[in-house]
Amino acid sequence: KYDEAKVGTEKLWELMNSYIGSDKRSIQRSIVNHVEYTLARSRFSFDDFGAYQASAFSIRDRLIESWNDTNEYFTTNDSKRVYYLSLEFLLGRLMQNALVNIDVEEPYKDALMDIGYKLENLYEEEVDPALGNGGLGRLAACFLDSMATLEIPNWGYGIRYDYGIFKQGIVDGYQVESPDYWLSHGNPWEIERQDVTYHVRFYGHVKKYNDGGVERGVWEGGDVVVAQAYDTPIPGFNTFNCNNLRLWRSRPCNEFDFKQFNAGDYHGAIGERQKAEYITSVLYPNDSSEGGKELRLKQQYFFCSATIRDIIRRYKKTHSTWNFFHEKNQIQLNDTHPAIASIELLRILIDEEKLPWDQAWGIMYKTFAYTNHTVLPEALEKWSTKLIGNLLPRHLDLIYLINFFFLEKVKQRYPGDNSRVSRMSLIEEGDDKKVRMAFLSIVCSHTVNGVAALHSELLKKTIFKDFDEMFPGKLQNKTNGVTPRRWIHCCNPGLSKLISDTIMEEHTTWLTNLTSLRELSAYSQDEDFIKRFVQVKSDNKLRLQKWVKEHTGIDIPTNALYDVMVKRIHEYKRQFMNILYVIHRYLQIKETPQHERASKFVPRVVMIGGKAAPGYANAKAIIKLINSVAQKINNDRDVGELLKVVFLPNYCVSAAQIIIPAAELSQHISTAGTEASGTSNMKFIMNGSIIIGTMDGANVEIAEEIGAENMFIFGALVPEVDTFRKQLHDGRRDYIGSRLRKVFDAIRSGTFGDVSTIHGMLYSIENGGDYYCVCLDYYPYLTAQEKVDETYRDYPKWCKMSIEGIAKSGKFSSDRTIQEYCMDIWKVSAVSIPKPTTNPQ
Ligand code: 475
Repeated sequence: KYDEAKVGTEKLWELMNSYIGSDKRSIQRSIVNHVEYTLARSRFSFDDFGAYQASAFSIRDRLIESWNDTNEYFTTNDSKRVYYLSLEFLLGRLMQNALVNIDVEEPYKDALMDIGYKLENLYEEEVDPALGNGGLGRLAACFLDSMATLEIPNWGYGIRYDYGIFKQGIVDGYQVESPDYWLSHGNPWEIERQDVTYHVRFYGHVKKYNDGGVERGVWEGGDVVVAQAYDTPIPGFNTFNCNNLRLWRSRPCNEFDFKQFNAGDYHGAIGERQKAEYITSVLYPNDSSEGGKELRLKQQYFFCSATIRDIIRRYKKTHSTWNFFHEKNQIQLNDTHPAIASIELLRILIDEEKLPWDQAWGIMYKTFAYTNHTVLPEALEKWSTKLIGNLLPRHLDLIYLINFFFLEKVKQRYPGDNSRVSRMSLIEEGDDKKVRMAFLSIVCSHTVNGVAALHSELLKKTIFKDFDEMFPGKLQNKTNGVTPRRWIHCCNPGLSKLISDTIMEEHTTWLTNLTSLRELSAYSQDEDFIKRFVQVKSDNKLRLQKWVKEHTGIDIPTNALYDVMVKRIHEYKRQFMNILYVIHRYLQIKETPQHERASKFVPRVVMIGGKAAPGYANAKAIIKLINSVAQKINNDRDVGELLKVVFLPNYCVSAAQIIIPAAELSQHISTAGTEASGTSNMKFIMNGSIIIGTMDGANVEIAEEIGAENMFIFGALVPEVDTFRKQLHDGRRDYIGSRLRKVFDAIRSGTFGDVSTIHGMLYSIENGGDYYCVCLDYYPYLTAQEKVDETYRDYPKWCKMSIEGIAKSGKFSSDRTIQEYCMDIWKVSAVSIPKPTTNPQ
């Protein structure tokens, strides 16, 4: 008789018993098949975009093989898993990354060349998926790469926005935003999961009842929407493991609209349904302030609820009790944006699983950990209790309950200390009461971490001081890192090859053991090595020169120092101070007689790029000022090639991959104590750019690693910043020196045209509003800049510094960061999936 299970499996096994081959013929056949059967285009004529799409599908097929095997293996072995919850994943393009990680870049290059396509050109056809604002979102992407590479059973969870971060255009020097509808040509990397959906409820009301002493709730009514999963395979480098990134999309829910349709309002009912889709429509473009908008909270809860249900469902497949939940699952919160996930787990455990409070609390507490990315007060999330109570009534109940128990403990521990109790309360009192999401996340997590040593220390001393006192050891540091696969090997193939040749290791070895770059130190004065190193840099500069011409129309020389500052535009990051210095330099050049200029000034191209949040007026004014200054200087024939200024439009991951390898100097000049870590600083040193920077964020640790003598460090330290701010507060106004005055005057007198949008900032800085200490650090900054010129004139010395930087950058691999999370927070170890048994290759 027909044994369905047995015959079926054997048949399937026979049909698909091996991974796709990596020989030229197999690759070509799989690409051409996709051209014909997936894209339904003619195999005899397809353009670069068609070739890109078909190649992407062909690569995805390979990823799916190991992705399926990986998940099955983890399930069979009941592996402990880590879930990384983030509202942002700034992945950047996926094609080259996938080819490199599964080690078939060369075979694909050859196979495509043979049928008339250049792989590098196909890379350029891919849209840059930009589901993130900046550092926090990009960190999440680097972490996914490292976790897959280190064979950590991990899934990322987030939102599949229809619109990523806006595209930035520059019109008359002003930023203009346009929507980034990145899905218009489809997304060959994702797998739509019709079969993975959950219902998510909003609004409604709660009925409470007493269940043998435990108060439980029943949440009913309101609106229900569907969360649908979209999966993107995340291949590790040099391993068969392939993890998953699951992003949720909101859809209308069928079961609940009969009433509306039956009421006869057909169009109205369809409109209601469309509202559901709106939830995951757009990424919020603020990287450092919270608007308190209801839709944002909806996004947060929507994806957290679906995620928690998904995790529970997976756990229940192999477990019938809750006893091992926290031992099998660790959930990391990327800032407080997904903080409501912990309350959602608690709610499900109490109201649906009917666990006693203590057990539910214990499970939640031992499962969650929280990462803080900022000390800026305006970026700390606070949700009004009115808003939460309306949208998520049961969650607000639970938050009040948690706060009650927590404050009882505080009172016990610090009897009579009422001010401490109100300082530590999860609820900020006032006319509009608010939930302090960071405090809530600390209380609901077993571990909390900052993202660089200085930042973590500041957390303990400032915003989380009370919590550090009450829970010593709970606050840890995990210094950020970046993936060297994308940030050295993919973006700088010339350097990657030079490294491999020099330390006589395959890139597959040093890219997963980045501290072996130390061996390069021995070559920092080796003539042959320096020659090749300089060649690599100048090739990269040429590539950037072309990019700049194409995107701005500006001609820049290549025989000039490439000075780069790329990051979100913010007052605390001080792009403003950078441009003030540029103006100073321009004025100085103008004052110097022609024949003396060449010996006094090193030719420079100053490039500044980054997006301003659409509602952030000062940041937008800074962009306008930069563009106006550029316009003036670039067209001043008298200055010629001695100084060029470029605003790099629409800074994004794919642009970074061209910009960073070409930089010789990069600026990381935030006010001490404001930049939590910074991560581009790490990418720049790995690519041989020297840092001019303040002792802030991870710059401090970079200096420790590579030596302060290999950087241009300047500026006030945290205590001096505090003192200066106090002086400002006490009325000090004498902080603008004559050279800075001249720069302000030049701006005001119209030297750079109409830049009136910046006048407000100038006035405020002059009148005690210099919160970010531009004036305090201005002169030390000038001195550091002079040192830059002086050093660049001694080119061998410059090269030595830059090579030392690369050699000692190993600490800043995100592999190191992830290993620390694994050991100190998640207590999780690698699970290596076995090699496929029947690979014909
Ligand atoms: C820090 N984004 C960097 C980086 O740890 C640090 C905030 C609110 C809403 C949406 N996005 C945000 C951030 O807070 C953010 O990107 N923070 C950055 O995180 C990674 O290196 O110093 O500013």
